[in-house]
Amino acid sequence: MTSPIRTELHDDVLVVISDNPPVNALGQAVRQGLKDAIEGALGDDRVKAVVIRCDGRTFFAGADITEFGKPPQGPNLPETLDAMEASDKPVVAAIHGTALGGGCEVALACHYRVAVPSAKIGLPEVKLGLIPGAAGTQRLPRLVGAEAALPMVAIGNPIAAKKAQSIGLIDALVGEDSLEADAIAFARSKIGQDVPRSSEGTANQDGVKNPDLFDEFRTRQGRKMRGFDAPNAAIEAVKAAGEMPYAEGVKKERELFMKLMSGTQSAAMRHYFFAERAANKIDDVPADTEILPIKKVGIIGAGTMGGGIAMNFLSAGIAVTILEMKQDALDRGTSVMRKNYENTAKRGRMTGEQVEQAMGLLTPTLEYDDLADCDLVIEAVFENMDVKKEVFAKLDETVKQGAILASNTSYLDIDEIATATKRPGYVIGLHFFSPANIMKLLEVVRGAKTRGDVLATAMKLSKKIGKVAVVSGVCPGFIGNRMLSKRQEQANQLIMEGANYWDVDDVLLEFGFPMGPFQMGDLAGIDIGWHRDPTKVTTIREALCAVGRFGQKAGKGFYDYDEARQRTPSDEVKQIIADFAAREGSEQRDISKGEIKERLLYPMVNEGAKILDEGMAQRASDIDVVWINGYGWPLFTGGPMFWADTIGLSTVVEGLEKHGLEVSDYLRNKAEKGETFN
Ligand code: T1G
Repeated sequence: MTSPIRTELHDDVLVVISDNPPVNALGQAVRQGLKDAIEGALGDDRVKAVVIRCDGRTFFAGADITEFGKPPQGPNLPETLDAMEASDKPVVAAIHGTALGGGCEVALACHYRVAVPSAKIGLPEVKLGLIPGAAGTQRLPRLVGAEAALPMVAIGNPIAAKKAQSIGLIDALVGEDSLEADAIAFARSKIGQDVPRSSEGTANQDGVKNPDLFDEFRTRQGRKMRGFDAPNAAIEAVKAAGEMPYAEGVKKERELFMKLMSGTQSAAMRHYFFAERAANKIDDVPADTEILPIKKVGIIGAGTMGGGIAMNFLSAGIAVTILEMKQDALDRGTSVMRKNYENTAKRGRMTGEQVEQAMGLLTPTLEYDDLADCDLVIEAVFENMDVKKEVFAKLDETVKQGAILASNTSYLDIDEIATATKRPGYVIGLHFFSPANIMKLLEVVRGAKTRGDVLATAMKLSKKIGKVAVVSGVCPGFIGNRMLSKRQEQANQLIMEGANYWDVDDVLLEFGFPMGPFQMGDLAGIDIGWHRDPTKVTTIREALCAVGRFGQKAGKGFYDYDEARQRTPSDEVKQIIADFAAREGSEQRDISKGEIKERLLYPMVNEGAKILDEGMAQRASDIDVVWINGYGWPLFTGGPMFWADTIGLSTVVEGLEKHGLEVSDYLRNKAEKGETFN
């Protein structure tokens, strides 16, 4: 098999080129080719300097993640890079696309780095539950200082070439279309000079000058890092660069890396990396299916959801016509959208010009006829089947043939909605999650008659508007809400049986969720949909509303809240629940956190198994993608189905049976065969 690495001699400069689509991952053949080419260059007297570059869309985008978890194959990248760096011949990294992970480490081991302005560079290993494993944590702080290196290694976001140049990571920006020629010229200009090596010395002493640097960083990033192992390891590794010689620092890095690599968190996060990409593929829709052009989108309803949905398209540069029934509702909706954008601009995440650009693409209207030339119309009206069918019938008459008609419904039957039109092939569900302009998850609900090109267009469009799309079949609650209802059922049941409601919340918090159901209830408002009659108490929520416990906004709900909105469990609420349970004839007992955890999470896994069995999700990893992006399931466990695989499906079955809960045939069969979901 030909090597993905070739070399071209330009007089006295040897260019080493990788051609390993799609992202020049540093797989075994690439590492072997690199090693051979560099050894050849260093031993060839004709060669006075070396340039390393990549064909295709990007410089090396990191180690080949598909090799992880398999027996390691030589050659070892760090050794190759050390040998290259030790050379006196200047080696220049010529960067375009995204130099990530091992790719960034190759660049760091080069003596110089040049990049096109559009390039990005970074060490995203923590997003895979790892840290750099080829000396990145030791070279980067020595090159740019601990302060600049810390976020790059511990948070893992890449930085633009210009920013990289400003911190000394990139030596020069070169022509967008003349990378190789400019890199050769740059390399030639360094021939005969002493070469700089980023492994020399110890990281400039930011860490020591500001001994609190690392603790301050931990405190600042605490919430984001909660539950994850890799960021702390990354901080330790960067700290080591300022405290010990390079060789010892590399050993420390290797030790931290190997510990993470063998842990469940990295396996979970690598699973998620591929799961998110797999979700975009529809098994029975060919990858080359025609994508319908979407130049103009119509949104019906300018409320919270409609406005949020519209913002996704406006921010992606797609024109939106938004329709309301009344002028005041329309004005209110468009002013909320503008305010949201202005708040984003205040946080420095948008310029004023970008706000005007986005709002400039918005056309408010009261007339259905203004939607006639839309390529896609999404309704976000009241969740009532009759209302939806009326809207779709009207759209079917008004909007041009070939346009897609989508519902944002969170659980209604898309097939039934489609019967209100003469174009069921163009009817689809696009279930956005509130706040729609923030939440990444989009459930694409496929009707029985939804066409392949309509589905393919929805998946492509979801990427364009920055969403993570998962295809769901038509069933109540689709994938996410259907599983959520099982957890909610158990949460309510548990407190009726005597579990402390704060234990229910804490079990989910400790597992890694951002908050539990009762805290969430207080945040959203206990009185949503309350009939306002304090004498009519048929649920625990109504019992709380009856005594004015409306949630955080009232200073009290399930919890009591201080001025800083810190929550405290309430004895009054505990008693209200106990009284209500007694009235309902529900026996109360102490319930352990262990039982709470099993009863909250195992029924969700069981429902996920049923969703798979019914074909409502294409694959188990899709369910993981839904829960991580739509409901805050902790990424470091890989999602409900991967987590169930990790603890063992037989453990889940035993737990469900112990608590007298349903075990689906699909789950039981898999458990009995010792199989996993993923
Ligand atoms: N290994 C294997 N496959 C990869 C890959 C990788 N590193 N990166 C991408 N792919 C596949 C991906 O699965 C998809 O496959 C296709 O390439 C296009 O990717 C030693 C230990 C580079 C920004 O974490 O962030 O280096 O679906 O759909 O949106 O210390 O891919 O087409 O079959 O994402 O344009 C560190 C991960 C690894 C970078 C491009 N590197 N990749 O985004 O395309 S650990 C990373 C990305 C490491 C060292 C450590 C993105 C991208 P398919 P895509 P994209």
